Amino acid sequence: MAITPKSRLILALDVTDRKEALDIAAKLGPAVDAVKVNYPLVLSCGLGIIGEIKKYASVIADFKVADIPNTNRLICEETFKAGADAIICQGFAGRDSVEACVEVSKKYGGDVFVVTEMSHPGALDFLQPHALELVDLARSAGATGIIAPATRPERLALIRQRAGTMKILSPGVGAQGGDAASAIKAGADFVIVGRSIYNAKDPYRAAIDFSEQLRR
Ligand code: NUP
Repeated sequence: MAITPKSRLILALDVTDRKEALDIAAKLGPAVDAVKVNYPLVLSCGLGIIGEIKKYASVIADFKVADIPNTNRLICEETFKAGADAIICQGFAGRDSVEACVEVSKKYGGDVFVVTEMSHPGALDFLQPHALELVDLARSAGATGIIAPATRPERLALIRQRAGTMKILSPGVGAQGGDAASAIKAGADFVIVGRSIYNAKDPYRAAIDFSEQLRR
């Protein structure tokens, strides 16, 4: 199922307590376009948490899959079988590895997003010099879209130019210093926000504030 832009907000649910995760998902699910789960939550609660969150929102599994094609295929099978709508993989493992993810996603009607330049400072060490090649690789492997940094709107704009019609999900808003509206202006289709929402005194209010910023 394709994730459609309404609020343009994706919640990164990186809490590790099952009850807290489900409480937040139940309250915020209807206010966001998807909930992104990552290793902290899944390692703590098990893969079944995907199916539970899915009651409230589309689920993106941020497993940054980066293995040989056969292992990627097995990881994607388990993830989509658990109910994920999309999975995130790394591009640096190479075209065949990304293609393996895309092949499995198609079987389930799911989406694959490929990481290009990450949002943290360390992305400058290896990823940034290859970001545009990773965009090309994502497109030619048949991915739905890419991940590109809200922390560097000027880089995000360059990546947007290269990405054509591919969807861009942009993390790094809030706690990492990026700005939601600037990321959308630079070409992101969705922004990913974690700590600035789930650590807020009132996470629901924080999510609504972000979607209002995005609407403007
Ligand atoms: O480049 C990336 N940056 C990033 O922060 C790629 C990611 N997938 N993420 C993820 O987005 C990160 O692992 C976390 O789950 C979320 C951002 O969370 P926060 O910084 O808003 O708390």
